[in-house]
Amino acid sequence: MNEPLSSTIAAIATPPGPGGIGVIRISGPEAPAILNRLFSPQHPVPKLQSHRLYLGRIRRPDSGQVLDEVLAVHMAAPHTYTREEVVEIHCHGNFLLLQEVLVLAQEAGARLAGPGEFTKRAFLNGRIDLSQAEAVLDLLTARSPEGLGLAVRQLEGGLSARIAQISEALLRLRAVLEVAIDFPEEEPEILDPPRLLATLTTEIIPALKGLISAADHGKIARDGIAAAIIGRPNVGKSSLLNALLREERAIVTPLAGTTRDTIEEAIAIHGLALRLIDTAGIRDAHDPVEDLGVQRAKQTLSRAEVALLLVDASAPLTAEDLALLQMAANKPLLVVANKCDLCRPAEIETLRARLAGQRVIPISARKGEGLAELEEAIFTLIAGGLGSGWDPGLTVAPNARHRAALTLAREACQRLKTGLQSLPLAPELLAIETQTALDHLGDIVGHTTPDEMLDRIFGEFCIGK
Ligand SMILES: Nc1nc2c(ncn2[C@@H]2O[C@H](COP(=O)(O)OP(=O)(O)OP(=O)(O)O)[C@@H](O)[C@H]2O)c(=O)[nH]1
Ligand SMILES: [Mg+2]
Repeated sequence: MNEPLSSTIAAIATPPGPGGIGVIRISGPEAPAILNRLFSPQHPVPKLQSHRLYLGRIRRPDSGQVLDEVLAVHMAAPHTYTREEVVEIHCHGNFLLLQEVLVLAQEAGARLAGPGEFTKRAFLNGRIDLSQAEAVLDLLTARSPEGLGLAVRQLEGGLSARIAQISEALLRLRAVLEVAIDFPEEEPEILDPPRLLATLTTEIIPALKGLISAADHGKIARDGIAAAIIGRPNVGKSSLLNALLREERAIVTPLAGTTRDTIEEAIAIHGLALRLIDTAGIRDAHDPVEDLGVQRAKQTLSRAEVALLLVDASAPLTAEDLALLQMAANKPLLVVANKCDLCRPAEIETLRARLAGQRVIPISARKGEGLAELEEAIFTLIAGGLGSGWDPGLTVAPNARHRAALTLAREACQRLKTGLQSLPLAPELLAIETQTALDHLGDIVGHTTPDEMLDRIFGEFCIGK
């Protein structure tokens, strides 16, 4: 992927499989020449105009055989996705046909693009920064409307602008420190530690904290929260999944051990994406298949972010219920008392007394009762874990890589803060911490990002993007 940018790259930009159209994308200095070689417009023109779509045919240059009727466009540099010469050929969406056209493009001088290489060029040519390039990936893979909205805002530079603001403040701070280093005898007047501290504590550190919290929110908006439904066999886990989905998704039978594999489905509560995972009823199984399902349920629980422990409210709690409670105790947890249609309110109170300290939500999955209360409780459980509460109006959402860099920047700022509060002041050390914070912020937008990191980031893209 680290070839010179002077090469011309080509790829199929649409997914495999039949479709209305399939697009071949070519970028690089040879792109217009390649188009001229393969494409003959319906109405011959001396030269294709930039950014205009032409109807015509793709032909084999050697035999003149027509491969497809297409729309083609040449977009002249620099007003293109990559800032290079770009050509797109809109064929019919047949993968064999697209591959043939791609081979012709290669024979005419292009080489196959690597994953994300078009976007990487947009980054290397300075059209977008690294956080925007990553937003392209988020945009392609978003699974919720919230994730989509966040990706678009990040693509438009929402995160870049915040990073620029914080970096700006740090640069001002560094400038002051540098003057103080150059004029040691005037150091106290120049430095004015209270003023620098104020910038740090009211401007820089809160902004970093805000972005870190936005990253936590963003993860939820993008990926949703995994909620494992666990419980003894036959307590109604699959019935609860179906009830929350309002769809008969999982098989429900009166037999214990019905669910043997995990089933995952998504729902949204107040815009918060929840991935509900139905598991095999957990007990010491003897059937080897059921046993595997049980192991998987335990794994699911360990990977889930929250647990819904389902118990049968119409029967007394068992040692297995309590063992499951133990197993899930290290996560945010709700106890859901199912089959309330079979019991009296007093029995719920007994259950609550025995599970003192646990939030118990009575429901009937079969009759659809208590579901709204359960959804509210799940929402509160998750939103409460976010510190500042769930903020659906999130405007930027740093990803895990950004979050790590933001955390390192914040740590450097904390050390800077401590340094400014200690005497005697050591402007050289303070300047180093300031630079450390700036470098970590630079990593986010790609100013200082090493090549291996770039390869890793763009390697996640599909080919053709
Ligand atoms: N009365 C009543 N019966 C219910 C309720 N929820 C589930 N059941 C019944 O309980 C039985 C077991 O339900 P499932 O949803 O298959 O239970 P499960 O926990 O998924 O069971 P396994 O997959 O075997 O672990 C079925 O006969 C359901 O109809 C409820 O709220 N009230
Ligand atoms: Mg089940």
